[in-house]
Amino acid sequence: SQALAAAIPNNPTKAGEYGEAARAPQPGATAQPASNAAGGSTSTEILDSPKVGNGQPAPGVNATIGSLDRVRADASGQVLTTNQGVPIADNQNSLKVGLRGPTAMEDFILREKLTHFDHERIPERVVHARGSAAHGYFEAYEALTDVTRAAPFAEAGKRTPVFVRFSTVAGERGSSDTVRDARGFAVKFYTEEGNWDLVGNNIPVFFIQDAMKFPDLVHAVKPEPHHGMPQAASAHDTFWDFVSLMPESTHMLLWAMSDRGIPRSYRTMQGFGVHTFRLVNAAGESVFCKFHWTPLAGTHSLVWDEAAKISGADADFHRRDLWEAIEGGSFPEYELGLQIFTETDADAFDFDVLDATKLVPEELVPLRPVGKLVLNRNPDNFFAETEQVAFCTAHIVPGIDFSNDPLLQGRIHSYLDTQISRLGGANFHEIPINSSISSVSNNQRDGMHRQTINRGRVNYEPNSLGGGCPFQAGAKGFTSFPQPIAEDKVRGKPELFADHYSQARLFWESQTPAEKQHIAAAFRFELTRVQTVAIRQRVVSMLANVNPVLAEAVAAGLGIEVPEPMPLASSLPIPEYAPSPALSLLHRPGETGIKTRKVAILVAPGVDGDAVRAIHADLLAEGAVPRLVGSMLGGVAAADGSTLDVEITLEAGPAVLYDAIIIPNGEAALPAWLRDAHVLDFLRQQYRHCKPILLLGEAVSLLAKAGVPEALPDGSPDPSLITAEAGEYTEALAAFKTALAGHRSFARESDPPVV
Ligand code: HDE
Repeated sequence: SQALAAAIPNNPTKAGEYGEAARAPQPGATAQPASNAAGGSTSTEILDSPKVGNGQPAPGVNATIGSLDRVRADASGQVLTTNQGVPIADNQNSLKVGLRGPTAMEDFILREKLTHFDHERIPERVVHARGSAAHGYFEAYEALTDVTRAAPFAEAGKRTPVFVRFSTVAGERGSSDTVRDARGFAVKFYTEEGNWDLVGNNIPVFFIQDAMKFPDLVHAVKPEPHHGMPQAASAHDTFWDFVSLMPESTHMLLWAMSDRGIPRSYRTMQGFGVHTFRLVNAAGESVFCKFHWTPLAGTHSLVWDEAAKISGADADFHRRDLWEAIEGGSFPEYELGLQIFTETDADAFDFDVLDATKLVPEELVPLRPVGKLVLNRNPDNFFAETEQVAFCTAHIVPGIDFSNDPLLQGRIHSYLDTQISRLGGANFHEIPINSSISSVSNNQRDGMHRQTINRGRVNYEPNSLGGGCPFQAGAKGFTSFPQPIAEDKVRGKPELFADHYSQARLFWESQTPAEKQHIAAAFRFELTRVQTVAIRQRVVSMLANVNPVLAEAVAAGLGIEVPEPMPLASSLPIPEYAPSPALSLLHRPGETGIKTRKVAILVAPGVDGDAVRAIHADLLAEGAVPRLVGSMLGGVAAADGSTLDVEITLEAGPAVLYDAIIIPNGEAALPAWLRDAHVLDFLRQQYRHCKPILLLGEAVSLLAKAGVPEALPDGSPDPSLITAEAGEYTEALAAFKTALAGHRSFARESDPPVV
């Protein structure tokens, strides 16, 4: 960079801020690169910009790095300065009139520092405030030009850079990750025809059918306004009061109360565009489409008792998991599947595809796999990227269009609008993480924090003084699909929207027995927290329209009788669906085996060192994350005299943070373990949360002390509770790994739990 600095006589210190020499100003030129990074430059300038490409980074390279380079700053080797670039001699002491005197008003260094600090916070998102994000790319499997001209699907193998933010919905920015909630799954595609944001959730349906009800829904679920409780939880009166008066929410409630509401990881949940969208091809023909993201690691969730305990043990559980997986090179991957159907197909469905409380069963329209999403780089700076990223359903590109779903129509307004107050004005598209990699040229000007220095006198169109530029793109540009409509202007809903229960029933009937039990238990938990008996009853009367077993289970848990079912709003024939296996979480065990699964290996003085080392190496080689867990940090003397280093203590790394536990043999270690409630709790919780357990040699005797049964409640052997003789664990380790890849053994569960 010295050579670079020498080449820029007018402003050498700025060179440090440029990531690529090619982007640095030329000698004698202005130090501001002639790129479109902040938007608004003319098209000839854009051709020079390294931000512009064909959207295809070289394999393994993440193109979003390039687009952010202009603003990535690195302080290594740099002197401390003010924001005006003035070097600071003393960053410890304010300027005082005498060592014991008052601080001088002229201390511009202190004032700048405090002023900037005072304004460091921006408002959090009104919903989805808590989130975590990563960079990556989307790679198309094949050209989809038959159905869409959208740039990411132009040809097989094409890569489009993306930035993806996952989030909870109700909690504030500092709330816990593992609360029961829907999760946001928002993807920004930086295409060469502009940014396309697919702002989805991990649940394919929504609580309400019309944007008119969104503020009511959010007010109801957020902390109650008089006392500000509870945080990040739907288990309170106002939420259940509202939804029980909105029977259209029943289907989504079943999803939210299912294990989908408590994912194991952002890497193990699906994502859905929710609404019906349109795809439009170059000939202007359109089909309808639903977007599905499916994680290659499978769909896995927590169990409720565990999720609640993780909130205390590590409130950043999902954020850490995503960050660590990417840092460790286990890049999260999701396959994009499309459900494509025509308007004529849609007319024949017994539900309305514009109703966001309904899904299109995969049995009706199968998924067409079209590409994969790979998240391969963590952000450099949480605020600059994850916090300032602005997703918007209105950000679509040629080849994608909206449907008339009234929820989507409202969203098209809301996102841009909310960013204006959250990000301080209309220029948030210039914030680097939001700026398009394609050229931005228009006559929009000025406003708070404007970055672009638009050149020339022309800021209107048509013009002759600017040679007519920027000119309309014509057929190359975005054209709305000309859907013919001739209707009365009305406030109301189509009749099919009034069927509130058929798909809730479909979801319930598609679940495995364990999943059904979890749904009933979640309703019981939430409604137990509700204080108003009439609200509890109203919810059960909704559930009575879904399934009598569910209603009965919830009512029994609440100590009430099942009330009369809520009157139906629809008089149309009730659609009937065969169960859809795709709706069960257990349908997708995943393709990544034991990769990234966290395994606690207990160590204590006298433990079998050979076994610990061999098992640790074996798990590591298969991509799992084994950790040596002990009572205290430091070295532990194994039975063979070798030393094992404790990586984390039982106190700092409790059971809920691990996917499985191994307790090796150790005659000398056993007495300490038998006396240590941390160890016994660890074992109990691993058992209770249905996680694999491997016990070697004498460690088996811990089971009885911890009160853990060796067999399943029905008396059959527990395939996830594996024991072996000391020194003869090869087969047992293989069985353990199979159990670990399978995630959990719900056959252990009973209500109430026996452990
Ligand atoms: Fe959002 N939603 N939403 N939403 N939403 C926001 O925009 C809104 C809905 C979703 O990681 C807000 O930038 C309305 C459905 C995600 O930054 C806001 C309606 C789905 C994110 C907003 C909905 C979503 C948001 C708040 C009903 C799943 C986080 C901050 C008409 C398909 C994006 C912001 C991120 C964020 C409005 C319903 C997903 C206020 C009016 C349905 C993933 O604009």
